[in-house]
Amino acid sequence: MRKKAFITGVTGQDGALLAEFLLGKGYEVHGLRLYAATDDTVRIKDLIKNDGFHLHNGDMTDGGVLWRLLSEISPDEIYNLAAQSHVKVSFDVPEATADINALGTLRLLEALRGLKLDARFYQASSSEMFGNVPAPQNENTPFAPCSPYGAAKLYAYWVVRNYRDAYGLHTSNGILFNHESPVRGEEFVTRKIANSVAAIEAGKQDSFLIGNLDARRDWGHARDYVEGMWMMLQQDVPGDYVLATGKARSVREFVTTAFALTGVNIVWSGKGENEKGVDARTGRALVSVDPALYRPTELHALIGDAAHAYEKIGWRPRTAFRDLVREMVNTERDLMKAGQDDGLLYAAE
Ligand code: NDP
Ligand code: GDR
Repeated sequence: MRKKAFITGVTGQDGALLAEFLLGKGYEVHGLRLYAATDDTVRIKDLIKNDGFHLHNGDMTDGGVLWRLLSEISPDEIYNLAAQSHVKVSFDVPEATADINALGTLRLLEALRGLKLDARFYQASSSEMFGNVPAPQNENTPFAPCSPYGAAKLYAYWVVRNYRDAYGLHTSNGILFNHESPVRGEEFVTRKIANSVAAIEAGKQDSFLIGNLDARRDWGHARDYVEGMWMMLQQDVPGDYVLATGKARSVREFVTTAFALTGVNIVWSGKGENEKGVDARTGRALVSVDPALYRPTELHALIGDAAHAYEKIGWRPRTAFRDLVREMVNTERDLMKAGQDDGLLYAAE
């Protein structure tokens, strides 16, 4: 029997990569898509042609739709990836963030419980739930989120655990640290840097603005992390798992590495708001700090300890930091060459 998976947030980075991964494993994949007046299916445009892939309109704020879709599809596995996923934006739209990320998860769990489905459930929990506690962080680290996004994700984390304990449902939390790819959203710092570096190399942009250069993140490749999501649901017993590389780099290091891949040696001068990344050869300032990009509260250093996932489910991150940056920068360079520098990925072929 072909297994059926239901993925919320299928048009996002992880949703697209997970759908591709599951189709490769022979699953029938049903994706929930938030209706958009403009085309939002760029990441999944090749998957849509696959007979095993089905797209459904829906919204995490509309419980009736979630209930109906689960009832019609009756999936074996549910991956709840839909979210207002931008941390800085969550300060602008905190209530919507809570409605989608926290209550949306509750609505899906209620449909699962009410319909008495025998489906396994994955929740996209986040390292943002930890806040500024000392690194490294693992499943036993206390949570202290410092954004509306992190707080909403923490609510979802706890109801997922509660539905496991109270109703015996097979619900698992993946507490994932930052993971990136060429199809990362353009508003996240890694994709923004990769895109800007390629645009500067192509002569289409002179420089770019950045926020907090000191923030340290544990960046892995999304392709490795979606496999980890699936691995969690293959366990007979549900649980909570951190996925991370265990190594963190600063935003500054990401910028320096990305430029180096295009042959530009960046030297940093100045401090705080006056810091600049300068091309050592030409003396041109290519990166400047814009305090408008700072967050009301910042999370300084996230470094994950994924030992539990290593031991219990045998997951390993496979992509080195430099290879991740190279893949992202080279994809942007290819898009520039193809004249498709509007960020529409997968449209480059
Ligand atoms: P994206 O922002 O790329 O994808 C989120 C998806 O959710 C998009 O398809 C978006 O649709 C959809 N969505 C937003 N609002 C709604 C809604 N009301 N109803 C239905 N769908 C909605 O995020 P990622 O793929 O990077 O992340 C996947 C999940 O994992 C998210 O929950 C994120 O919070 C979490 N996470 C991500 C990490 C990372 O480093 N990438 C780390 C830890 C957790 P649209 O684009 O049309 O708005
Ligand atoms: P994050 O990712 O907040 O960790 O959330 P993001 O790439 O937005 O920020 C990472 C760090 O970079 C700093 N930064 C900037 N960030 C953005 N977006 N734009 C800038 O110009 C910029 N300059 C510096 C930020 O301050 C921050 O410290 C991601 C999301 O995928 C969440 O959904 C997920 O839960 C967490 O990762 C783990």
